[in-house]
Amino acid sequence: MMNLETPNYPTMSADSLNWSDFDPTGLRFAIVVARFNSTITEKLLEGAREALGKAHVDVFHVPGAFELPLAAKLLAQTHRYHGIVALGAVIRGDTPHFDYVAGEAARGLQDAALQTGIPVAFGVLTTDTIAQAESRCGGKDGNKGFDAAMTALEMARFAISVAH
Ligand code: INI
Repeated sequence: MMNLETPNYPTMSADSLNWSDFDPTGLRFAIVVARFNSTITEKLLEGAREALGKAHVDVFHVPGAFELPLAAKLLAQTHRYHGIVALGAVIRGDTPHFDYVAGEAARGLQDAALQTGIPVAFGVLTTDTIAQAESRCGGKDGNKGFDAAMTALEMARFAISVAH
């Protein structure tokens, strides 16, 4: 489990962060996970759960990354959650499908956050190869599910601080 005193959040220097901004205590999150490329997305889920630590977490599965935005928006509209973490893996094939799925997932998740005011973290890998995805779900490039959950935590604390 993550230890808040020695966090592993690689997108920024740990020195520049105030770790109370990442305190999961008393917060509620929904994680939405795409089943497409599930060997990858289930590892993203493990990372996200680790980051959310003692927070209350409900997990929901949807068919693919394209379905993440509607699920995130419906969950955000319940106002049961301080933040939503969306997890998926879109891997480039030989057709333009990749661009539609990845683009709509990104746009739709941002829309869900902006339309509801509930933070939605983008934990969707968009890679050229399976190997690149594997190295980002607990391999040498970290776990982007963990990073997305940390972002959701930080933004949830931000939203709470602005509201009070
Ligand atoms: N869904 C993904 O999550 N990742 C992919 O790589 C992918 N590819 O490559 O097709 C994918 N497609 C399914 C898509 O998300 C929808 O579930 C489908 O189009 C039905 O709406």
